Order: sequence, then structure tokens, then C-alpha cells
Amino acid sequence: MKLNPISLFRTMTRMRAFDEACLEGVQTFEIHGELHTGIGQEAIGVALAQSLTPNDAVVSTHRNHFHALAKAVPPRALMAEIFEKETGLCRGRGGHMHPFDPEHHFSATGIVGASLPVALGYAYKFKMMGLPHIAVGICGDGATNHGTFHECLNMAAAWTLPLVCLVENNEYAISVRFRDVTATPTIAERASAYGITGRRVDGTDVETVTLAFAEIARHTRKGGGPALLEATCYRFRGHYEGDHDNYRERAEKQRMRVEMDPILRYRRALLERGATTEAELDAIGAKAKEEMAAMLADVRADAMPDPAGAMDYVFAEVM
Ligand SMILES: Cc1ncc(C[n+]2csc(CCOP(=O)(O)OP(=O)(O)O)c2C)c(N)n1
Repeated sequence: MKLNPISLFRTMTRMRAFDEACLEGVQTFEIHGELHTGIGQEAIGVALAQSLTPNDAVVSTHRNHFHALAKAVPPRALMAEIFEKETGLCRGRGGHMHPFDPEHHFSATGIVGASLPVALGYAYKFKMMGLPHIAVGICGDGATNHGTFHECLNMAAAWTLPLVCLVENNEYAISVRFRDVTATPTIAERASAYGITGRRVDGTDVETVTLAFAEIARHTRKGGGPALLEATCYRFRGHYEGDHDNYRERAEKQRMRVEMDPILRYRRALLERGATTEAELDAIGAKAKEEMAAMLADVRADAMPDPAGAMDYVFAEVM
């Protein structure tokens, strides 16, 4: 797989700018309820974007924005959904935790551990219909201690289904530290219990995680059966906006922001390699901010749904 470093950098930068624009809506109370950003986890989103085909399916979590963007969900419709607008992906009925885009085979759930069973269903369908697509079920480290994680890997392995389980291990499930509640030092090593491929990679190194995900996706797409990729990372904000986040040491957070920021790391690497200039990277950052600020202004002008239609589009019509 040939990587285009500037494109990887630009995609990460646009993802971060997207979430930073959304943060404004929390401060102004335009966004109600919890907002979980992916800031710090952009490289994993980019890895997805590089290897998926339009017909592959992705089922994500409460922390889903970058996965949606990676699956080509239109950013404006996604932002409008997050801002609960009638023009949103689900006409404002889903909000940030439940964006559904059947056209792009993307969905998400706020129920921890529930993304994998849905992805398993897609994988079963693909196999039954003889389609060359893969289903990617994404979850956090916390979700891997749910029964659903184990049940899905077992069934996918037993039936050789095209399921890729992508775990974003950001070390915490809200305030619960991964290592305090997990029997194995890594999540990837659990793959051997199901006789499937498992790999752990640095999910803050965009080239490493992109190449690893590409390899895993290729293996599964070629009929090799399910696979598990654990991508390590660190979330830079609280679990949700409003989280006091006093369970993580300030020093730890500061260190991670310097050492494990995927955008800063890649910026340093590209400059060291002489692949680009400070000016080019700054311009990419400024353009992404401008693009998302304009999108936000546009979305803000959209109408909210009429409360009288609160139940519209919520249930499927059965003929
Ligand atoms: C079944 C269920 N239990 C509890 C919750 C409350 N909850 C929301 S996010 C979360 C932690 C998830 O941690 P992790 O899977 O590591 O994902 P992260 O937030 O770190 O991305 C919990 C317990 C929930 N949404 N669903």
C-alpha cells in the first residue's frame, strides 16, 4: 500500500477541526446531552478511511465522528445531526451518538458492547450472499470486557465471517483504567482464544496503524476469517464534555499531549524527513479550521425539528 503523507496529515487535521468545531456547540448549549470527541484518536480514523470500500460496513460507538467521516458520511449532514438539526443525517432525531447512514453502510450505537453484534450481522450477510465486503465493528477497551466481544469473536471465527474487530484502546473506560480491570496485558492476545489473527499497534502513529489495518482488512477480505486489531491511543479530553476528568494525573495528560498526539507526531516526522515544510502544514491546519468554521456557521442557520414530529422517522414502516 502506497501512503500519501500529506493526505494522511490533512485527513487527521480535518477530523480534529471537525470535532473542535462541535465543541463550540457544547459551550453554547446548542448540543444537549453528552458529547464524546475523538480528539487524540485521529490516526485510527485515517487508517479506516484508507482501506475501506464503499460497500464495507462500519458499526461504531458513542465516540464515532471520525469513523463516520472515514466511511464518507457527508460531514455537513453529520455536523447537522450532532447539532440536532432537521437537516442532519437522521433529521436531528439521532444526535451525536446515533448517526445512521444506510447509503454509506455506517451506523453507531451508544450502548457499550453493542457495535460488534451489529457488525457480526453485516459479516454474516456478506458471507451468505457471497459478497467481497468486510464488516468493521469498532469498540473501546472497556467494551472488550463485555460478553458481546467474546461471543462475536467466537461466532465470527466458528463461521469464518468477514468481521474485523477494531479496538481503540485509549487506556480508560470513563474513569476505569484498562489495566486494573483486564485479565490480559493486551487485548490483541485474546485473538488466540478464538484461533484468529490478532495484532496490537501504536494507534497514534498514523502510518503504522494505517498499514496494520490495511493488512488485517486484506486478510479478512480474502476469506481469511475474522481478525482483531488493537490500536493503542489516548483521549485528550474528558470521557465526555463536562467530565471533570480528575481520575487521570495532570502530568500524565500533559505528557501524552506532547508525546502521543498523532498530528504533532506526524508533523515532527514529516519535517524530520524533509517531506514538507512548516508553512505547508500550517496552511493545511488553517484551511481545515476555516472549512469547519464555515460548515458550523452554515449548520447553525438550519432549522431545528418541529417538536410535533418527534416520533417521525423513529420507527420503520412495516408494509
Ligand atoms: C451497556 C452500557 N453500559 C454502560 C454505559 C455507560 N458508558 C458509556 S461510555 C462507557 C465507557 C466506555 O469505555 P470504552 O469502551 O473504553 O470506550 P471509550 O469511551 O474509552 O472510547 C460507559 C461505561 C453504556 N453506554 N452502555
